[in-house]
Formats: sequence, structure tokens, C-alpha cells
Amino acid sequence: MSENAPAHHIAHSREERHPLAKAPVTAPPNTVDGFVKQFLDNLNFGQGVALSASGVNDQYLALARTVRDYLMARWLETVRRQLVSQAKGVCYLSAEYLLGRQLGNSLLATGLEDVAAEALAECGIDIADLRAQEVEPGLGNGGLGRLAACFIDSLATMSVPSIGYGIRYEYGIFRQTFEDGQQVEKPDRWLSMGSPWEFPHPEAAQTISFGGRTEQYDDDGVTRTRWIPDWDVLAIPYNYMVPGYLNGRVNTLRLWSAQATKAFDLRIFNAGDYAEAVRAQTFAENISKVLYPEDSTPQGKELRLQQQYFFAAASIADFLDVVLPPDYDLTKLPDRAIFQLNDTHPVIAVPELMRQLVDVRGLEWEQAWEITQGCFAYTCHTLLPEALEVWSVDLLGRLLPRHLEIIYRINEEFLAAVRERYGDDELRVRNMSIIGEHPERSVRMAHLATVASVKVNGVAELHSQLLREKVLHDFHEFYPGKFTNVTNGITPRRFLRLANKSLSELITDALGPGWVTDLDRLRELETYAEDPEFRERFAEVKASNKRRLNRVLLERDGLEVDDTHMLDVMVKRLHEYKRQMLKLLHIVTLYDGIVSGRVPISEVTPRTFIFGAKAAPGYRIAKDIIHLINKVGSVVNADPAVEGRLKVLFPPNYNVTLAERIIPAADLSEQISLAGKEASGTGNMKFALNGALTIGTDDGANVEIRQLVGDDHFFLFGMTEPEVEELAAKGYVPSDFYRADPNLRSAIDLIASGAFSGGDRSVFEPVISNLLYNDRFMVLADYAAYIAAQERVDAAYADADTWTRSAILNVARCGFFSSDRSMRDYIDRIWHTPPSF
Ligand code: 26V
Repeated sequence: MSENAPAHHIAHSREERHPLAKAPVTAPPNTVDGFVKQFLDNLNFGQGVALSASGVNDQYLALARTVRDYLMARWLETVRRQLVSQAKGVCYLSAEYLLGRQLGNSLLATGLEDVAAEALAECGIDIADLRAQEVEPGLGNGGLGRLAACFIDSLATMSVPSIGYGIRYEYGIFRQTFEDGQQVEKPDRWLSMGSPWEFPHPEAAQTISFGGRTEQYDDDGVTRTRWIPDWDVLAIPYNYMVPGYLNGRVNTLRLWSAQATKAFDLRIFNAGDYAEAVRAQTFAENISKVLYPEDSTPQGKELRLQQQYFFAAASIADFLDVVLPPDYDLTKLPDRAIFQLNDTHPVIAVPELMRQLVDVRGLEWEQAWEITQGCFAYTCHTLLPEALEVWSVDLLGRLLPRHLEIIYRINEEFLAAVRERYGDDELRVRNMSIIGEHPERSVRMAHLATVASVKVNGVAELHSQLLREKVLHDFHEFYPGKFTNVTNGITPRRFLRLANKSLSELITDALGPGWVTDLDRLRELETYAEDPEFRERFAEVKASNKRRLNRVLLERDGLEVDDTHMLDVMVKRLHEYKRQMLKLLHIVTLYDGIVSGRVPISEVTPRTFIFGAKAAPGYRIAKDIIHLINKVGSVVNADPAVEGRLKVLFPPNYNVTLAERIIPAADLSEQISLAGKEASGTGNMKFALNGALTIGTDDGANVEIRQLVGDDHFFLFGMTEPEVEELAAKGYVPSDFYRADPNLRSAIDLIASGAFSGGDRSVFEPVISNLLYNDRFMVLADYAAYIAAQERVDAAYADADTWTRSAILNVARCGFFSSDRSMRDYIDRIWHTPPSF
């Protein structure tokens, strides 16, 4: 596998010239003194400041470099061994990696947490202040990007040969701020304070071409095609360490950054208008400038397709040119590499590999296609039809003319096989075609991915079933055995061991330390759930996590969390299908009950509601919902009639760092999507593993969570997926529900009356009319069941000790959701890439 340097391009003799160069790279001494020395060296020689003159950022950068130094020997050794062994490895292709902060994870992986804290204390520095200085790389939107980050963590921890490929966006997901309760997006300048975790390798750049035309030529009697592109950019690899947990292995994440090629420089040189010419350079560099913040409705933007091809082509070329030895027999490629497609974003890698094999390396089409079909696997992450990517043939043909030809040929041969099987069932042919005709002629990337892949998987049992039965039904019939499920997972290193240190210590006290890499061992906690003393300690852990969250939110946003309240949390992207509106209707119903006098205040369970959610900047209704949540919060929090028993908090800019603080403090996890819409969810797993109870629908991985933890420890409500289908078939009429339920009517009327918008009825009119006339996600249909389930929650919470027992059982029974298990499933059933050392 490829790692930090372009391996066999290194002249090995050079290394042997000086005796010191022959010695293996070693880590600094693993002692407090050793750490202090390394830290001061990095501060002095790396940052160019004396300790006495250094600021927090200097100190953070020096600390980051120091931890990096401890990982370096292992990284170089991992690279070396992978090159020598040439074992089959995974190339994980993902347009997003939502990594979270690196420092804490690196300290954990090296076992240096205590040494580092002590060393810094000796320098008069509180390590917590330095950790707080790190800006997380937010190179993803939500679940899909975070999943990629969990997976590469598990692959490193399980010693699987692998490399992650992606894009080094200069601006990650926008920073969310609120102005008068409305979302305002600010650029995320995550690189501006320095980037100690990355290693650029401009010498290993790939040239990526675009545009132009193709032509045929005669090659010794064989007609071949060549692509004559008309512009290109350089893809510069930036390597990041992916340390395994205490196993001495460090894998690589390689993110590509766009840079103008010489051709652009030449244009600048030749152009009369120098300033204009420099601007042309930024055109090339735009490609990796910014992460698209839409996470479910692809916009068909040209720049987005450029991004996809840019990183897919660079990654394929990197693997073929740099990782494989020079005379590698490409017919063996399927035994050497599997390219995992994280959704359709990298699928253009399929025709790119074909182009490389046929046009560049001269293989026959049939042979190339056989190789290609052995090298890809595809994970689908959605069920929403509008989220399935398509690219207009017009655009694709303009940007990548050769790839369009290749796609057409793949489709032609595929449809011939379909016709051979089914006769001239033209309806079926039209439905399965890689090319769609309406509303315009376009390439269906999910179809291309399915045709090209060894396996296609969904991300939870229900999701995979719906893929087989609905979304990709004809393909399942055509390729029985190609479809499979791999239920998502989360890394217990970041989301339990790092994020919830006190719970981790409690678990380690009970079970010993091995559980972090063997999460099924949490089962052994079941007996501890019956031990009153353990329950008391567990409850104290939860309370201390609430106090910690209070400190964080107070400092970050001036918000207060009352540690005597039930903490009821809904954190995830804002999307109608996830139904933040249902949660909000619950809150408004409680408030309405209090102010109308229908519910005595003494009967209201004290609850703090926390929301965290970003809306895609162009998603109107989602932004209106954010506005409404904030406005309801201002009114409820300020109303003396509530007596502080209900609080609604919406800290802005929810991200991985904040998740690590919120999730361990939560009592109740809100997983309330319309059944059949959430592919899996992974936040649901994080909460359950941290001892929150779930209130949820039968959707995504909620289904599996409930099966594992048991019905007594999960608050299930709402329509099932077949019931949703049934209601949709018969016609969902929201006003029927509105009229039939006085509580619902009253809550909606309260919002519509302007009670949360200073009397202005127009502000939230779009949200209300959406609910009443235009809601694809049937919020009102599940309202009554949701309210009833929340009443069960209140009743259960009233018995604190029994609640704690349920919380412990949630932890004990969620070991299945370790991403180590997900990786094992991929390895055994899709990749066939065993651990190597
Ligand atoms: C789509 C697009 C469209 C174009 C612009 C950028 C962009 C970025 C991402 C996406 C796909 C979003 C799909 C996604 O995130 N799915 C989520 O995947 C999680 C991991 O499998 C899963 O837990 C969630 O249920 C699913 O919604």
C-alpha cells in the first residue's frame, strides 16, 4: 500500500550511504523528561519561540508535533512492511472524512495521555488548554463522513492494510452562527492556525485532466481511443497519520489538494494581463477549495463533479503508479486491492480505471472490464430518491468526454445482458439503464456503481432490505448474491474511551482494560447492572458528565445545563425526514399545557432539551425550523410560568468536538425519523453506548439497537415502514390528524398565532403550512404516539434507579455497534483483506 513517500521511487542506496541513515527511526524516550525535552525542542526549533514567549497556539502546535514524533517510527515501519508484503489492501474512497480533533486520539493511541499531561504541567501548562486550542478538520457533512473516520480508525486498530483517499478541502463544513435565531454560515478556516497533522508531498503529485475531446487512432492495426483534454490540474497528496489503538501500527489517510499546473503558469507568462492570469490559477485551485454543504440533495454542480473526478482519478493513479511495483501484472489487481466506494461520490473511479487499463496501459476491453468488476465494492447510504446522484450527460460529456464513452459502452453491454435474460422487456431495460432519460439524459451513478461492483451493501438490516426490495430491486433480481448488509458502527476509542473517560474508568474497574478493542466484552456489565453500588457509581458518572457539559456550554455559548434535569438530546443534520419538528411539537405541547393551566407545573418532569443541527444553506424549510426552535427556546426559557422546569438549548455549530461532550451527558436519545427514511443513523449508537435510553421509531439501526437492548429498555413509537407505505398509498391527510387531536391542534395554533415570533403570524407560516399541507414525512401522523411514548419516558425516569439499570444494560448490550465489528463484516464478506501484522 502507498504511504508517505512515493515508495519505490526512492533510491534505496541513498539511505545506506551514511551509517546513521541505516538505523531505524526511533521514538523519543517514553518518559516525562523525554517528553519535556521533545516538546521544548519542537517549541524552540519547530515554532521558533522560547517557552517564556510562547502563546497557547505555539504550545499546541509544539505538543502536536511532539505526539507526532512518537508515532513517526511506527508510521514509517507500517509503510515499509506494507510495501514489502504487497498484501491485499483496502482503498477506502470517500469524498468526506469528519475526523474530529486529532491530538486526544493520538495521545490515546500512543498511551501517552498521562506522560504528556505531567510533562506539560512541569512546564507550567495545563494540557486541557492546549487540547481546546485544536480546530477540528470538519471535512464532512454528517453521518457518511463520520463513518469513514470511524472505519479508518478501526482498520488501523485491527492492523488491516488500508489507505483512505479523499479531498483536502481548504474550507470544511461551514461554521454555524445564529443571528436573531437564524442560521448564518461563516467560512471554516480550519487551516489558519497551522496544520501540524499533515505531510504534503508535492513531488508525488498526479496530473488530472479535464475537458477536450477524444480521437481514434491506429495502433499497429488495432483501433484505440485517446483523450485529448484541454486543461489539467495537479493533485498534491497530503498524508495524515491514522494511529491504531496501542498496537504500534499507523495507517495513512491521503487527501488531495488542487494546484495549478505549469500550463497555467505558462498562460500567466504569455498573457499580457498578469493579474487576470493569476486569477486563472485560482480557477484550478478552486477544485479543493470548499466542501459542498448539501448532504442529501445533489445539485448537479460542475465543480462538484470536478471534485469527484479529481480525487477519484488521483487515487487510482496513485495506487497504480506509486503503490504497485513497476511491472505489476494488472490482471491480478483484484487480489491486490479493493476500492470501496463510500456512496456514489467516487464512482467516476470506475470508468477512470477502465480508461487507465484500456487507453493508457493497452489492455483489451473485456479483460479490463473483468479486472474492474473485481476491484470495486459500493456502499449505499440513503433511501431518499432525491439523494441518488445523477449527472447530466451534457455536463459529464463536456468535462470527461472519454469517460462518457466508456460509460456508454458499459451500459450497452449491461443492457444487452439484461435483454438476454428478460427478452425485450423494455420497461425493465429503461428502469435499469445506467442512462436515465428524464427529465434530461443523465448518468445514474448508483446504477453504474452496482453494475461495476463485487458487492453492494446497505448500512443497516432494514436499509439493506429496502434496497433489495425497492430502490435497487431489479438489480437484486439480476445479480442475486451481490447485495448484502453491513450494519454501521462507531469507534469505541473516540466515542467511549476518549469522550467518556469516567465511564471508561468505571468499565475498566469492572472488566479490566481489554474491552476497548473487544467491545462484546461489555456484555459482562449485565451482572453489574444488578449491583446497587455499581448503579450508584454509574449515575454519578452521568451526573459528572452533565456538570462537564455545563462548564463547556457556559464557556462556549453562555448556556446553562442543570444537572438535576433529564437531558433530552436531538443532534444530527437538520432534515425534514429526521423530524426535528416532531420533537419541537412535543416541547410546544408541554409548554402549552403549562401556560394554559391544563397541566400543573408540579407534574412536569424537569427536562433540558438540547438541539444541535446544521441546515444546508439553500434548504429553506430546514433553516426556518432552526429559527423556530431558537424562538421557542427564547420564549419557553424566559417564561416564569415554566419555573425553569423546561429549558431549550441550541448551541450553534454542532460538530464532532461538541458531540464528544454532549453525548456522554445525555439521558434520552431522540431517533425519531419517519420509518424507512434513515438508512442507519450512527448517533443512535453513540448515545446507547454511553448509557442514554432511546426514544425512537422502527427505522435504520434503531431496529437493531432495540432488538439488542430489549423492548423494556427502549421507547419505541410510531408507524412501521409498511404502515408508512400503507398510509402513503391511501393518502396522508395531515389535517385529519390536526382536527382529531386537541393537543396537537392547540400546539400548532400556538405557533401559528405568532406566540414565538412577537405576534407576527407570517414568520413561521411556511413551516406550519408545510406540516399541514405538504409534509412528505408525516410528522402529524406520529404525533400522538410520540407524545404517549414521552409520557412513558417521564414515568420511567421518575424511578431513577431503574432508569440507571436500563442505561447500564444499554451499554452492556451495544458492543455489536463497534466499527471493529463493521470492519470484520466487510473484511469477511466483501474485501477478503485479513489483518497483516
Ligand atoms: C450527498 C451529497 C449530495 C451532493 C453534495 C454533497 C453530498 C454529501 C453527502 C451526500 C450523501 C449523504 C448521505 C448520508 O450522509 N447518509 C447517511 O449515512 C450514514 C452513514 O451510513 C447513515 O448513518 C445515515 O442514516 C445516512 O443518512
